This record gives sequence, structure tokens and C-alpha cells, in this order.
Amino acid sequence: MSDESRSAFITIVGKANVGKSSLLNRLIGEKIAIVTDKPQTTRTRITGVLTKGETQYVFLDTPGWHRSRNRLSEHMVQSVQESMADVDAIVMVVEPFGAIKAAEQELIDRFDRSLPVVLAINKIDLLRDRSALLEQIAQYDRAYPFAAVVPLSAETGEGVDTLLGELAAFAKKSVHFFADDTLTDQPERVIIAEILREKLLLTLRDEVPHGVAVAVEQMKEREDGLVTVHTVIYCEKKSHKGMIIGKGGKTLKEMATAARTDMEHFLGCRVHLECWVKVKEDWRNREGIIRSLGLS
Ligand SMILES: Nc1nc2c(ncn2[C@@H]2O[C@H](COP(=O)(O)OP(=O)(O)OP(=O)(O)O)[C@@H](O)[C@H]2O)c(=O)[nH]1
Ligand SMILES: [Mg+2]
Repeated sequence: MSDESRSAFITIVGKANVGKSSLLNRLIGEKIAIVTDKPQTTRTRITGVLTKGETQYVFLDTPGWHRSRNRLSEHMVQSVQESMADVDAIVMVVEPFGAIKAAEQELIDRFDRSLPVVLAINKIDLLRDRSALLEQIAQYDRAYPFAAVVPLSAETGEGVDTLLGELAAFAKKSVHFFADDTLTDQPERVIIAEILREKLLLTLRDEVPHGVAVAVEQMKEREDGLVTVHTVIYCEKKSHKGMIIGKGGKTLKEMATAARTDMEHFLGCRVHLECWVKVKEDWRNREGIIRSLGLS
């Protein structure tokens, strides 16, 4: 370890849909966490690693803070809580408009006051009038003594370097915990499953997308370099299965094609993707299934 070697563990928290995963992807410069316009997209803690010179940042992207509704969401909320325990700093992501939401206040109430919390006001690209930020900053300032406030856009990248600059102050002298070219600790299989789940979330509607889970049952590379991926999509009801498959299999085919394209980009090779749909009633309340899907 060189004298200058430093590392910072930073957890990214906030209510659902504010852009935590988008920010993680932007920070590390690669899409490792799926992003959709549906709340509760992220279900588990996702680690992203960025090594810049002597400093290694280890970011934890977490599920959106919300009131738990079932066993799965209890695990999700618990993983946020745990992510705030052993870190050097917290980044709280919020939107640039509107009052502080109940879920945000609840989160603020749980901050350990001995840890620095940086407020990231995301999505500023959506603001026509930037002076609106002043009121937003004042509002959050009244709610908590944030170590810094950084307006930014995960979408355009504006302000993200400023955030990194603020976070550098919280890095501690230490060895790097990951190889310097590491981007994530997520296994390939998990990212492959998430890519397909992203397409399901983007396409399906109402309560269907929240009740789906994806498992990669098999991943094999053939001699000619093609990778075959066998997946199972779990859903909660027979009627949901019908909606996932669609008329003549059209919906599933479209989602699978979009997923395959992203998988090929991610793996850097051709992919043959097979998807099976199975019903597991009320799986989000069944501990054994939650565990077998790696969600607890
Ligand atoms: N315009 C704009 N949209 C953004 C920005 N960051 C994220 N979004 C959009 O906001 C939505 C939610 O983004 P995510 O990154 O999935 O949000 P999240 O906080 O991880 O959501 P959960 O995992 O559900 O808690 C997506 O539609 C993103 O494209 C931004 O800086 N500008
Ligand atoms: Mg997310």
C-alpha cells in the first residue's frame, strides 16, 4: 500500500425513483444497475467501484426507502438501514422540486449524526428556472445539517465531478479493497438477470412488474463463443403469466430481444436467450423463495 492509498465507502440512499442507480452508473461510468421509471426498481444493495488515482470509492446503491408492504420490501428497507452502518459517508439523493416527502423525512430521522451526509439534488436538467434550487436547498438545510449540497444531473453528468470532489474529503488512509479495474462485485449472472428484469419493468404495467423476479438457471459458452442463457421469469398469478407472454408470445419476444441486445453489449459476445415463465403465488411473502432468488 502506498502512503497515499485511500478508500471511501459511500452509501447512496433516497426515496424510490429519484435516480440513485442512475447516479451510481454515472459515477463509475458503466451501466451496472438497472434504471426504470417505476419505483422500487432496485431490490438489493449493489456495489459500484471507482478508482481514481490513489483513492478508491466504493459506492452502495440501495433500494428506494419506502414503507414495507411485504416480506420482500422488509428485506429491501433493511438493506438500506444496514448500508448506512459501516460507511464513511452517505449520499442522499432527492429531486429538485416539491416538498420533503414522508419517506425522506423518515430516512433523515435515521441518519447517524456522526456520519457526514451529502445531499445530491438530482435531475437539475429538468429545471427550467435554476433559481428554484435555492428554495430547495434552504428547505433541506432546515431539515438536516448536510455536510455539503450538490445540485447535479445523473442524466447529463453535470455536477457529478463536484460531488466526487466533496466525497474525496471523506476517504480514509487504507488499502484498496478491490482491484483497481473492478467496477462491481455483482456476479455476471446477477447482472444478466437484472437486464431482463429491467425490460419486464419497462414494458409491463400496473402491479405485474413489481411481482416479477428473474433467475438465470444456466449460462454456458459454446466453442464458437456464443453464450446460451436460460432464464426463468417468476410471476405471482396465472393472469400475470398471460400478460408477460402476450398474444402469440409477442410481448415476451419483444422484451427478450431487447434484453438479449443489452446482454450482448454487456458480455461482448453473441447471446442465445431462452425465457420460461412460471407462477409462484405470493412469492414476495415467501421467505424461502426470496432467499433462493438472492433477495435477502
Ligand atoms: N431527467 C432526468 N431523469 C433522471 C435523472 N436521473 C434519473 N432519471 C430518471 O429517473 C427514473 C428513476 O431512475 P433510477 O436511477 O432507476 O432511480 P432509483 O432512485 O434508483 O429508483 P429505485 O431503484 O426504484 O429506488 C428513470 O426514469 C431515470 O431515467 C436525471 O438526472 N435527469
Ligand atoms: Mg435504483
